[in-house]
Amino acid sequence: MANTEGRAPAADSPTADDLSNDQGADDQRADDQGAGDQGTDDVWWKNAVVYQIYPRSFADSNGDGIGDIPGIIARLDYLADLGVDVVWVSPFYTSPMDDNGYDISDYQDVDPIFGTLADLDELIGGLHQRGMKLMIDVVVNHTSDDHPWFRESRSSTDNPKRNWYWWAPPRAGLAAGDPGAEPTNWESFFSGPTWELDPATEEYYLHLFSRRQPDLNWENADVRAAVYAMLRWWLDRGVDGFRMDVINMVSKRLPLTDGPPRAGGVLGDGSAQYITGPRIHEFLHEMNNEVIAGSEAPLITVGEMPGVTVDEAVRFTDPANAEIDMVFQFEHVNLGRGPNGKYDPQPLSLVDIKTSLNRWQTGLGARGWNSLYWNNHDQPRAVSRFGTDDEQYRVLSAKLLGTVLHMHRGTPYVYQGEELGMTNYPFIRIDDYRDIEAVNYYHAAIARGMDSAHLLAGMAPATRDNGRTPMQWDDTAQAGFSTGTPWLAVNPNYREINAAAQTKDPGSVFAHYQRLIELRHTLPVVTVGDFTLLLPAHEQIYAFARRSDRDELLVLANFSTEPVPAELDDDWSTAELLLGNYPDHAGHPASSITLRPWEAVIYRRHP
Ligand code: ISL
Ligand code: CA
Repeated sequence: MANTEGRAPAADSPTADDLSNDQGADDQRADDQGAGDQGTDDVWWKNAVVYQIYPRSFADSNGDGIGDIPGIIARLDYLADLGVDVVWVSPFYTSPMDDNGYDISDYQDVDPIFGTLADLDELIGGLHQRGMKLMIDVVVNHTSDDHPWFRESRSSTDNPKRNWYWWAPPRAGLAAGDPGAEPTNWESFFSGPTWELDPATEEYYLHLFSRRQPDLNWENADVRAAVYAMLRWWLDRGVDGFRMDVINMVSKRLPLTDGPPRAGGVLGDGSAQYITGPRIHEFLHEMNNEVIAGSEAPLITVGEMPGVTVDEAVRFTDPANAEIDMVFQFEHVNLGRGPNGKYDPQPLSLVDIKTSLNRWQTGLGARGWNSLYWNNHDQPRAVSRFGTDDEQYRVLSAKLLGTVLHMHRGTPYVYQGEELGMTNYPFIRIDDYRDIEAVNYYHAAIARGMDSAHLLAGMAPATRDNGRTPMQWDDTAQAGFSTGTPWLAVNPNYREINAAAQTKDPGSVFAHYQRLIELRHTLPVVTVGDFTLLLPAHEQIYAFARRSDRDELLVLANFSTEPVPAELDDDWSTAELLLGNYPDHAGHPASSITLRPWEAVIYRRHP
């Protein structure tokens, strides 16, 4: 449907109201996007921005040093001011907190550390009142070992819940507890074998993550039915969507057998048997049918999928397959790793980042949908990782990273503190860490004879704890996060980097994120335009165009501390500047611009 009549002025620049995310605007948006923009669909979440909260680290209301739901409720106006549409809250359910709540012992209650179900209801109400939605975190690859299902399962080999989990006898020829008697040689994500011996029955149970996170057996239809019932219960309570933890690991390839040995270790890599297993599409379609399809509410689902390929992601997110709306893929955050994995960081190449993201942009262009992220609670801080200098160039590079990400095609995710340009923490000693992944890794590596100083140097820039230091609200003690002692130390730079300073400063990273979010809400090409990578081999400049029939955007970003000319083939001389990250960015036509250090600009023209 090409718009052959030229631009229709009235529809050309929809107002914020036209495209705001309340449901009344749906018709307007469908019209706008139908008028010749590509890949249109009237699904609301294509136009949405999601904000992730890690509740433990967001805001502590009662001084026990741990963030909680009343703390979130007290900050809802901050989120509304930023302009986000959806808030994803990491697990707040009852949990022994072996993995900070990703080990759930009751899916239908709130842990007392975080509050009560009544608090949760108030949170849902407070978000809805402000036009925002709540996405909850669904952790159903595994439960806690404290979950009643697992307690029953482990009690005897003939318990009706025995095969709700993965149980197996020792390896043939070996006795329970013998070295190497685990049923397979797989290494868990949190170090050590994926199998734990349970003395009660002398059998092993499977845990891809910690030994306190036994894997549920999705082959069992009763397990799946229980999960779907739980999800429906949450929808009835008013939540608007689900972020599904490691959901591409729930279907295992049977029989479970040894994987290739890992370099330098005795254990093996079992991932070929649990990443995107044979029944995963069937399970997700079933989940969609049992939980999502019957709901009239506008819902959003995103599947966390380590190791997912572009082709698989297309299948998962193609609306025709009715599985999930979008996936978190890991390619770009797994770049820059040495042979020894995530704690062996290597210099990052911009060309590699662009090549990877471009494959996802083009691969999911027509049929699927991307989620876009630099950060989450498992990742170091973007400005420290993808920037080159998180002191001198912190503000510029934080704004640049936001600009690049938010102008891609897909649904952007902002992780708490990213909108302030929060940085990595200066971790020194192992006692500074809290994350089970880091702590287990350290002790296992020390036991193998590795040097402590060398290990800690590799861990500091990569540890998940970088993303988990408390949110920096203001310049008072503990950054205004807590009146007590925080469970993980506050970054010492909180006096300079905090929300109070930035929400009143039009030049702040926060203000820049507000503008980026506003652009998505007001300019349809940001949502629906196609994506073309420009200058793919350029080592400093990230350049791309977004095009619809009505609009074209050019995004240029200099990922270096040198001035670099952007030499484009196409003539963009008629383009006007929409947004930049330098205070004085006017006056440079796009065609002849030399980008200053960490400069990012967005130009717009009409085709
Ligand atoms: O963080 C990682 C990279 O070091 C991954 O191994 C991570 O554990 C993986 O992405 C799965 O993450 C999710 O499930 C885990 C939980 O610890 C993470 O916080 C969660 O995001 C187990 O539930
Ligand atoms: Ca608290």
